[in-house]
Amino acid sequence: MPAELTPPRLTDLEIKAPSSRAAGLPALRYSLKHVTEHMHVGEGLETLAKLNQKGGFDCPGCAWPDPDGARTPMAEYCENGVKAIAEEATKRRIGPAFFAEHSVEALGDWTDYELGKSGRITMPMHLRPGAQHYTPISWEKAFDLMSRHLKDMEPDEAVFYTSGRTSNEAAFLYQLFVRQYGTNNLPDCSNMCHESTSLALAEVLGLGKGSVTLEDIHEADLIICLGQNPGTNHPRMLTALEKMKENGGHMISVNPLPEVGLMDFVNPQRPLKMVTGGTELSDLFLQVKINEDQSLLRAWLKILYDKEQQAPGTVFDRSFIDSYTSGYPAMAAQLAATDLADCINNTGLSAEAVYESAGMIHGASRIIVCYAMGLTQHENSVDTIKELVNLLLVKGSIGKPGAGICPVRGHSNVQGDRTMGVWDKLKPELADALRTHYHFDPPTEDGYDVVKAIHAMADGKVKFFMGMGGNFISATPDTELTAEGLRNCDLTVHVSTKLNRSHLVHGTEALILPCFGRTEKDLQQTGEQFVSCENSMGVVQLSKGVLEVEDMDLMSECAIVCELARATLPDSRVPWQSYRQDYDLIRDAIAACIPGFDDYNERVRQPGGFYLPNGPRERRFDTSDGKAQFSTTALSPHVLATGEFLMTTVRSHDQYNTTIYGLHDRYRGVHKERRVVFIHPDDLADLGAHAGAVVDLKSEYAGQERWARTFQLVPYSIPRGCIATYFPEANVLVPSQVTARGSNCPISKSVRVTIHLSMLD
Ligand SMILES: Nc1nc2c(c(=O)[nH]1)N[C@H]1C(S)=C(S)[C@@H](COP(=O)(O)OP(=O)(O)OC[C@H]3O[C@@H](n4cnc5c(=O)[nH]c(N)nc54)[C@H](O)[C@@H]3O)O[C@H]1N2
Ligand SMILES: Nc1nc2c(c(=O)[nH]1)N[C@H]1C(S)=C(S)[C@@H](COP(=O)(O)OP(=O)(O)OC[C@H]3O[C@@H](n4cnc5c(=O)[nH]c(N)nc54)[C@H](O)[C@@H]3O)O[C@H]1N2
Ligand SMILES: [Mo]
Repeated sequence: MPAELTPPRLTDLEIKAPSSRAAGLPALRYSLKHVTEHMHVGEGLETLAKLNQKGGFDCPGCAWPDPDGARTPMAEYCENGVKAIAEEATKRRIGPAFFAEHSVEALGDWTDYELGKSGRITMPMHLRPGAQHYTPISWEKAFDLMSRHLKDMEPDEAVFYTSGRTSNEAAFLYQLFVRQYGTNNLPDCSNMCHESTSLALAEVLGLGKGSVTLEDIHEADLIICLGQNPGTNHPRMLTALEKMKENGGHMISVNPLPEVGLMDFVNPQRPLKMVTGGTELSDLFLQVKINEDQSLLRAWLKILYDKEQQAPGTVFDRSFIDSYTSGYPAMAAQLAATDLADCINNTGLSAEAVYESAGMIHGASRIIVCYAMGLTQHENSVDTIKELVNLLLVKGSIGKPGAGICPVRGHSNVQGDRTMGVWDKLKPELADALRTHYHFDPPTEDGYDVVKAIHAMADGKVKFFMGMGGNFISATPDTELTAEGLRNCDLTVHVSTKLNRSHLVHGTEALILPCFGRTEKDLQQTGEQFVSCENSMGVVQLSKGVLEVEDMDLMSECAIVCELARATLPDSRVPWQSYRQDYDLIRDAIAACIPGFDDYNERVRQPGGFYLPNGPRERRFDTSDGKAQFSTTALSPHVLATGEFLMTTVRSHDQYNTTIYGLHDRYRGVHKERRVVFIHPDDLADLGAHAGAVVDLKSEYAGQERWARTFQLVPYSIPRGCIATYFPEANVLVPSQVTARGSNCPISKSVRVTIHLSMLD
């Protein structure tokens, strides 16, 4: 296996001007291209028509909600949702012949793009100890192998990872199995994603989720969008923002990069708009320095506070503050002592821009803050999110129409998986419910989250690793250390749809268990089944696949968990077999164990599904004192040594996390190459380098050097001292010893690095 886990190979980088507009006709053209490349056209279009339709399947792309009850003539889709479907529903197959031809070592030289494009895995595959090739194995033997390993170790020596596509039903069964087996080692992709949100919001608002609905977005006076690239990662959000604009709302976007989707949008589902032009989304773009959002928020609060002092009651919502919050005096004292110039200076923005945006916030009464990874993956992320809440609280902008907090989730069911109890911590209420309902004592000690799992594996404390979806080696920080950890395991198992690098960086023995995707029909003994998912706004909806799969020997994720549990826990009193045959029974169990799911089976069948209870939406704050809590946090501006840059890692327009759809980042004008560094033109000049120059990147944390080699420089609009690279190519540079305080989220959005001109240049 090569030392570099993503092989550094340069292609013909083309740098073009970034697009001036998101979506529109090119988006339509690109989506159709992906469908025709992977699927038969007729079937492709029919599949799309069922996407995000009531009674159809939930898009395996992002977690943005669908319009309530609306049945659009064409399904609510977007270019990247279409790519996600085409990628999953591809007609390409890899079976025994493929694995006989390509050894694991040879596949290690393929790029992520090449691996993903190879096709769907058709049957369970086994890598025997010392073998070079995966060979077929029956499902029965695979479960037998896993159960033999699991029975032969302490439960805490096993780790069970979950990615965020797993349905509520499969997630509930999975955590039930893992806890009955005896561990809370349930790391999930959330640990690398919105963990900072879950922690901060639970603490200060009493619920670790957002408070707004889709209608709230439409009705907002002002949307502040920080650290999010909706044009690429949540394209259907642009339609909601367009509505907000048409209703007279405004938007401020805060981002080190001028993302196309934040600026201008042409709705591909409104043919007239495609001809007449688009909607300008951002009224103000603030090109903040990486991870200086907290300073910007503090500056806004300080400006508003000073105004409020001059004319009490004219800026802050005093009655909201008095009735619903605690901690205001301490926060006000902190603001009184705040040095505004320092805060503004940290952000890298002009004072005019900061004052202008503060003025917009002052003038608005219904404010929504939307944010994603640009805020959650830093050392101080929990503090930054609490600062966001401070801003909403002083304006009374929570728990009323058109206002609130909107963490935009990633994977389509990442929020649901957590609601189902997939977490390295077991809530006492769920422990009680499991005890009452299933008559066993679940483990109470916290398990490993992602970063703790990496360290435990590297320390040789883990013998078994299972991934329910996802691509652990590529998604995690500290790639080399994670690889060491996976290789330390006796058995690594992946429930997957497509080949990925985690199948190639394996334990002594390895299994790939291929499963159905969202788009596919799931037939069990009692007939066709459906599953359900929770979107970013707490709506639970059913998802039913439409494509027949006849040429592959797949199992559903639910069935896999049931069979694994039956093999591993022969004395279990959980009706695993009945659960496998009839998912209604799983939903009845969920209704009995998880709050908010009463009459689950009935309500999930209603068009549009149902909303889960949401305290903050109704100004009920389930915190330690029953109030929404103001916070006082310390600013932590980055001080870089000479020659150091702060690097953020982002997604291109042509990928889904570690699945690479293509090599073009159309909106940013970068084509045919992903190993690039976006850098300010003056920084490029200071390095004595030219556009396209080949460089190596180095980070140093915990006394360890990490190198990412062979990247090309792309001059771009980004603040000085800041650079951006793509995830997952730059993950080797992200440390696992320094993480977000409290949430332990990797700091993928602020890694200190130095740039070294390569010998190759
Ligand atoms: N097509 C597609 N859709 C996806 C995904 C995908 O890979 N492809 N991934 C899914 C998942 S799991 C997730 S979590 C979401 C991710 O959705 P996003 O969070 O939008 O994804 P990222 O590309 O990580 O980028 C975040 C944005 O934050 C900005 N940013 C970086 N650092 C900072 C900072 O310090 N401050 C501020 N204010 N901004 C910053 C970046 O320039 C970028 O615009 O999307 C989901 N949807
Ligand atoms: N540097 C850096 N690192 C990051 C991030 C970042 O912004 N920067 N973002 C982080 C974030 S937000 C996230 S969420 C994680 C993502 O981490 P993961 O969720 O682990 O990664 P994915 O790339 O989404 O997983 C893709 C794999 O899932 C499998 N798969 C696809 N569909 C299905 C399905 O329906 N069922 C099953 N069982 N398997 C399926 C396929 O085999 C595919 O190869 O990465 C994190 N890592
Ligand atoms: Mo995510």
